[in-house]
Amino acid sequence: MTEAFKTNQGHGGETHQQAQGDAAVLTTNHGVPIFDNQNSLKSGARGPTLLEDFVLREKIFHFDHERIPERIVHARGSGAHGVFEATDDISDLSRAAVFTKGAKTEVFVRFSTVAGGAGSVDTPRDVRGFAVKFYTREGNWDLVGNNIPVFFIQDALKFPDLVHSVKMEADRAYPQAGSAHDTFWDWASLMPETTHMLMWAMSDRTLPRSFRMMEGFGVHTFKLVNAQGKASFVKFHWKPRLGLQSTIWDEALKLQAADNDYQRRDLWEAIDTGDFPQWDLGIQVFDEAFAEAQPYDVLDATKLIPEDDVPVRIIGTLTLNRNPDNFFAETEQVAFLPSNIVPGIDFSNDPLLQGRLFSYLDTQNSRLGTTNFHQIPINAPRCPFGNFQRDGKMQTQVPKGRANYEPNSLAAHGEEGGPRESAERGFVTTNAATGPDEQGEKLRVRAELFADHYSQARLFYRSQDAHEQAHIASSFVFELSKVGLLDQVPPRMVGNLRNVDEELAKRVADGLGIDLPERNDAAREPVDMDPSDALSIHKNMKATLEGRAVGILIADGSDAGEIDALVAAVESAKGKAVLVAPKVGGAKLSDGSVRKADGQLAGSPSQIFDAVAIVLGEEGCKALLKEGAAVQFVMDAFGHLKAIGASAAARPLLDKAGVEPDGGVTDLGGFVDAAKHRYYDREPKVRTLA
Ligand code: HDD
Repeated sequence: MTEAFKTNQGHGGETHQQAQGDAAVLTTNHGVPIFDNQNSLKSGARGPTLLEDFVLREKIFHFDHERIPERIVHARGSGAHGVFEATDDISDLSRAAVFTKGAKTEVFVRFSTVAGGAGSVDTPRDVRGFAVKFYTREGNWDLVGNNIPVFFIQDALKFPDLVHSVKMEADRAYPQAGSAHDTFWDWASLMPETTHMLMWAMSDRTLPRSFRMMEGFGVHTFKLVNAQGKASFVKFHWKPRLGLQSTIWDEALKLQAADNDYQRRDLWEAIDTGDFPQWDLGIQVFDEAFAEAQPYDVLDATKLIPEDDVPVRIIGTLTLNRNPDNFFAETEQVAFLPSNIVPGIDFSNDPLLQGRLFSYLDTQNSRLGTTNFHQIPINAPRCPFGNFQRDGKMQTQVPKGRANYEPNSLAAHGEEGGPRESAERGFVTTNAATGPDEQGEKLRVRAELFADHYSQARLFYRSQDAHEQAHIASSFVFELSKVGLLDQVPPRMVGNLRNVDEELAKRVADGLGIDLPERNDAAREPVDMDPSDALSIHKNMKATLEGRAVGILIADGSDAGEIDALVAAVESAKGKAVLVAPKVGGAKLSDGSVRKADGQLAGSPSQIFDAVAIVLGEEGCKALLKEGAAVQFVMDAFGHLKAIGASAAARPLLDKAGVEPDGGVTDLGGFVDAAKHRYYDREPKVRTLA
């Protein structure tokens, strides 16, 4: 066999050396240079492969073990590096170095869906994880939160039941990434404490337009502790600089078909183009007297503290400014631990939080295969760290000397004695007496106010505008309509909803076509709380094109001047202009020039854009009237309540798509301002909601 024959395989005629350029020499994992990476070692050209081929064996051996167990929840995620800057002095509240005004701390953030597997889609109706690892100079602090400020359950003991019920069903292994199925609603309808979280989950909060446009919450009550050891209670909030924005259900469903990676791509591309996502970190601080005066228990993770009662104080800014270099090494191997805490912050007795303190440490051992997972670069503290823990699988540190126990007097003998505890710098657990943290008998019980399952669900529903309420009612109808156990589960769920709001319960019963069931007994009668604007998405959206994408549909005969003016206007409003044409190679414009497209019409449906403009001449419009994808492009933009701008000649396409005039349907001149909004008033024209 000639040398050329061996090296040409798989390179379409280009030699192996040409394809590689001046690359470093390929070696085995043990450093032995490799002569041939194309052919296994055989006994003769057509003979059996030899066991002796250590190059082949090592390569296949390693490949066979490339996957690690995916996270039992939050398996699908996207990560990014960034920095947190403390912008306010809260030294009276916390001694944490991360909060020293002006301090900059490196962070790694991972956003995720909860129920689906690692390869599932980005846009199911699901809670989003919002986990932040702060590499502070006093150790790692992990704030492992969600985009919803409350949780399904009050006690960690119920977490396996929650997760088993919502994940794909045990025998049939479907549905993937969705709660619209029997076991979830069977369980949830039997667990009234889930009701408040269900209101959030059925709202558009679980359909975020982008990770960049959702809030984050630490959920639990934590403590801040100052240098004098004084503790205050605190809730953490992340507020997105781009404002809140969600999609609507039909749009989210169609996004699953259009782009499985919609949110992962959105985050990556924003960072890649220097459009760094930012959030402000806010705190709600309160004391024991406040806690005791509330009609809910601040240790109950199914309850929030209305912002109207305790305003959110902004104390810092998170900026994500660097994409991971390697998805597996960083985003997959990152291990978040609610038990990662630093001096100046402390846990409360929230029983859900207490259970989490164990679970996350434990899970890393099965996921990453070793108790030394903290040595993986993405998990390792950026400050010096050391102790007398030794050995274990995948130990990468090489501690010198004999000091692997403490106390020791090795230093007196001239040997290295190792690190020691520090009364000044060490983490001190706050005295349990500072807070409503009761201690006493060993009891399997819940505190009294935990029995109020409905007051805050009602607060949430009544804080939404009419469109948002219709979305919630319709989501309940959609989800419950997927339940096969029709006789028992939907009536039970609607019986719970009667404790939230009678009108909501009626709408859901009507939508399902069932009789209104009896109201279920409430363990504790709900109380009315004052509605809070902070709980509504619509009241917290921003009229802006920043971070948003505009799809501009062009075709042969489109006017170059109109296109250029529109692109310039979108970009000067900080939006992203994306040209879509029937052929990706481009369209031949009326002036004879060819304009290359960013996307082909068939693969760039309007759901991937926040607003669309149709820039066509007569000839192009005529051709597109016969293109289903073009008609659908406009029809969906209208149905998804987006602004539609059109050139005069494009009107027939709008008519064919059933577009009716409203404030969101404009000529090209008025389009950019219109594109900063969604048109929820249009919705009754395009669909019947519950
Ligand atoms: Fe959890 C992962 C958020 C309750 C057990 N959880 C995980 C992640 C987030 C949350 C964002 C993904 C972290 C990442 O990106 O790697 N979890 C929450 C929130 C909760 C919550 C906001 C309630 C307030 N979780 C919770 C309980 C338990 C767990 C009560 C167990 C008793 N969660 C886990 C876990 C995971 C996890 C099984 C899977 C992978 C991992 O931890 O590292 O241990």
